[in-house]
Amino acid sequence: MTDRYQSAKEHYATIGVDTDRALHMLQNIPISMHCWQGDDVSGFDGAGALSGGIQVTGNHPGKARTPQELMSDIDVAFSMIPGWHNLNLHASYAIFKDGQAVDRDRLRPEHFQDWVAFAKERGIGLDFNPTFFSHPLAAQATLSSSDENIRKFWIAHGQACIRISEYFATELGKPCVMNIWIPDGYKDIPADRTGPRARFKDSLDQILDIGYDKSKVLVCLESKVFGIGLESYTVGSAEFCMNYTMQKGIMPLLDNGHYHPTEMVSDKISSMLLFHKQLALHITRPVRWDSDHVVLFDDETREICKEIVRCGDLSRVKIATDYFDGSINRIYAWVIGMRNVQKALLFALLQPQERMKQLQDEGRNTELMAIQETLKTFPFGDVWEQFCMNNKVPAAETRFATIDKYERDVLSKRV
Ligand code: RNT
Ligand code: ZN
Repeated sequence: MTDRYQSAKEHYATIGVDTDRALHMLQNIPISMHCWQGDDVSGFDGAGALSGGIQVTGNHPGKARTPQELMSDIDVAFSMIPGWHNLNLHASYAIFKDGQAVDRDRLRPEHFQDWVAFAKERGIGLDFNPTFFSHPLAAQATLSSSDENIRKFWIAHGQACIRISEYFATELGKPCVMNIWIPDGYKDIPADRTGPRARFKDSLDQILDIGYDKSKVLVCLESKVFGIGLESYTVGSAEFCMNYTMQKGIMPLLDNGHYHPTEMVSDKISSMLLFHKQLALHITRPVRWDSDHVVLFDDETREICKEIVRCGDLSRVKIATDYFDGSINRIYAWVIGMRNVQKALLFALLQPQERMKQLQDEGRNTELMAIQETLKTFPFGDVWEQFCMNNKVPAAETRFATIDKYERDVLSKRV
């Protein structure tokens, strides 16, 4: 234990906060790290350029081009992130051996066996996402398509992904969170808003109706207010997803880039948890739009994490990251964003929650503001440093010699 930690511990104790307890709790919060930061959401199934109204900008050298490169990059990232985390895969990251290539409606567990082996060797869990974009049949619409053949194709894809998620959970002994997000929507004012949503609802019903082990596959549905080229209407709006998940007993997923700019996900979590047993999150950083910048240790990330901690049972919230920046070293992007979620969780765990709640209930608003501001300059960094030391990773992001060496020896050679 460092002297600075000892002193921080005493400092926090004066406001009734137990830093040892906070460190212990943080150690056991897994975050599902998105695989797609490593290759700008390209995937390996070769289906086409990134589509669906999401965009990666930047061309920093070193983008992973093969499963082996991506796995190796993920290892370097994980080695600099304290604790144990899960890996979040997209269906487009299927690995086809010779002659195995199939379209997305025919994907099978064997196309992901290398990922399962990867996860087993590292003792981590896998989460999953059907990929309803970057594919010729996603040019217009997917699960809401008015073309029955196209809609059937994507329903089959969703069903295939349930089977793959079940396989992950069975093989790894950990539930698999399977998130459904579709990019369907319109650039301009639609004539029929109901039809696409009715078809989406029916398609989801068909996917869920294939029957699966609900203790193994935790299906969630992610809403979105708009996308690039989908500015006027999205089929999977917030209201659609909130009502659908409630009716079917599946998990809602909130991505903090998917709302109007002054709407805050931190303010939504408590309402969702009053009505749902579990909630999934995509933590990202929207800058003016759903730009998916690297997550920072900023106000909203801290506020989101306070709400996760305040709900009292950390297992109710499934935390995942979802951002993609191609303009900087992609491994730094992973590591900095993941660690910032952990920092924000630690910051939240170091709040005298009971005392602050009491101040609120007693209407002592001045004191509540004062303590919240005081906490910002408490020796938080010393506690974070101890957490990193416990996990044998550097505390300062400026000291990632391992990543710098990897950039020199490996990433810079990828052309
Ligand atoms: C898009 C959604 C979705 C994707 C990933 C790649 O706006 O946030 O979650 O980012 O599925
Ligand atoms: Zn998302």
